[in-house]
Amino acid sequence: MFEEGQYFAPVTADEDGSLKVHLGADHPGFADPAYRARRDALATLASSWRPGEPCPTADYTAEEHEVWRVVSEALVTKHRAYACREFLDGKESLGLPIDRIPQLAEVSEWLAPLTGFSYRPAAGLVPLREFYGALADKAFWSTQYVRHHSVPLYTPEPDVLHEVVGHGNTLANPRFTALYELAGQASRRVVSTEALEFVSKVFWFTLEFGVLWEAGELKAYGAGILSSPGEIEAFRGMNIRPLDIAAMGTQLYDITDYQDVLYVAESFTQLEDVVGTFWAECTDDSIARVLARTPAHA
Ligand code: TIH
Ligand code: FE2
Repeated sequence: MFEEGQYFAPVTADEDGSLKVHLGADHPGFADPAYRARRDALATLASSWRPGEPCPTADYTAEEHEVWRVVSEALVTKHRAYACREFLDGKESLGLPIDRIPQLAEVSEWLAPLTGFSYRPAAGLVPLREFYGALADKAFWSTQYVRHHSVPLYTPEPDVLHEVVGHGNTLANPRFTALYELAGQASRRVVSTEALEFVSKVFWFTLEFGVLWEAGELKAYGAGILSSPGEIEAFRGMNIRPLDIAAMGTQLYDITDYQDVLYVAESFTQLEDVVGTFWAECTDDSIARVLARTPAHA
């Protein structure tokens, strides 16, 4: 069991200001010097960004564009089959390229007239308060690197494919961004770490890994399912439970593998009613009351 919101490799700074990304020995890119050099270069690039600036341009290699193409192409039919209507509407209005990785700055420009959301480049792990707080300002902290070419179908590490194909297509739909903003506002309202973690777990089981019923079929709306050609084929066979704030906010999960417990909304409207209202109204006290009567779920 490895639970820390999302998997991020530690990043340190050298004396000259350049960043080093410390991939674990089990990372698929660990023994690939060219990949490690790219990760260091892209982390250093992200760290050069200052608030108010557009995201810096990443000079993606032909191999990186190819990983994007393989995953995006695989997802065309899988999204049609398994993504919810609101995601498909967002995808159609955003019109991401299939054959090349778009720059975060470009995607931000495309999102501006749709929902006003924009990306900020993350060099590594962004603290929970900063990551969620930014959502209240319609800003989304995003990685810029690409998953290793040996693992196109699934990676536990959020990469630009996850951030742009998974989240970007939802950030193009105002019904989704209303929920992202409410999560951001909730994160700014709560004071205790326990309450913030509860808010972030509800986010994990909804905007990252949520599923819903649509005309009798189980569809995905969570970005983590929708950016993984592997997991999108597996989610319907998982342990599907009814939407339940107390359960989602206390559920233990393993971030390194497909999510085996998922929470299903009866409809997008029920998601807005239950989860949107929770984020709109939650406080330290209301969350503490839920925690007091709910044991952690294994
Ligand atoms: N597992 C996702 C993918 O392969 O696209 C990436 C992540 C989703 C959530 C956390 S990491
Ligand atoms: Fe994500």
